[in-house]
Amino acid sequence: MRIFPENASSYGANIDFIFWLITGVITVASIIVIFLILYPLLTKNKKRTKKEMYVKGIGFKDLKLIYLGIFILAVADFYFLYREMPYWTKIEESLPKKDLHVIIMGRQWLWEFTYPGPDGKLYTDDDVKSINQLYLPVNKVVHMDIQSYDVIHAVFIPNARFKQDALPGRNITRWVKMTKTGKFPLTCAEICGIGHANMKATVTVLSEKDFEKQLAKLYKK
Ligand SMILES: [Cu+2]
Repeated sequence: MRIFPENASSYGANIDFIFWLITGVITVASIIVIFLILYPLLTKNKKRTKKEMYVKGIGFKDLKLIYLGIFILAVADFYFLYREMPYWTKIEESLPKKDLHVIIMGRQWLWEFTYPGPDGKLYTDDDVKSINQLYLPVNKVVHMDIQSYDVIHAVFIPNARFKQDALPGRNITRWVKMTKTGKFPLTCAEICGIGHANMKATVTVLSEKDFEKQLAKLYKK
């Protein structure tokens, strides 16, 4: 059974690992908690003495179970932090050397993608654009300058496990490396007005050769 869409980025498996780690621990914890609530309710209901019916939380004897709960919670939290930190650093806080640099601009209600022109540099006069269609080369590190023209949007590429808010007045540079060719959806993940649901684009991941051809086509337009 596939719960998530196919992973098509270099770090998608890391994100999925963190998801399943947290989900697994939480599932076990939930089962224990539900058991602890239901077991006495279902079995000892009639026989309980008044003293047994509630915990006042006075004195160490009463409190030790609460402290134990807090301790286990803290250990679980720090364990999650410890396991996710290397991925967080790699995916969110560092920028590997780029092969391509693009701008992703959200606006009500479309996505505008800008690529460097024939000079190979972004933010120059020969830059080219495509609307609702992002072309990316496979197995290349792509830096994405994520921007917004008007309100807050969010770039969401489920197959890459990538999500990043686009904030007006700010430029946020993130990176992705797609590992599979094909077409993948890109949507807006932040309610941004009446046309939000229509803010859909396609990420077309191409081989290096096809990508060059596609860029050449954009240059001719
Ligand atoms: Cu939007």
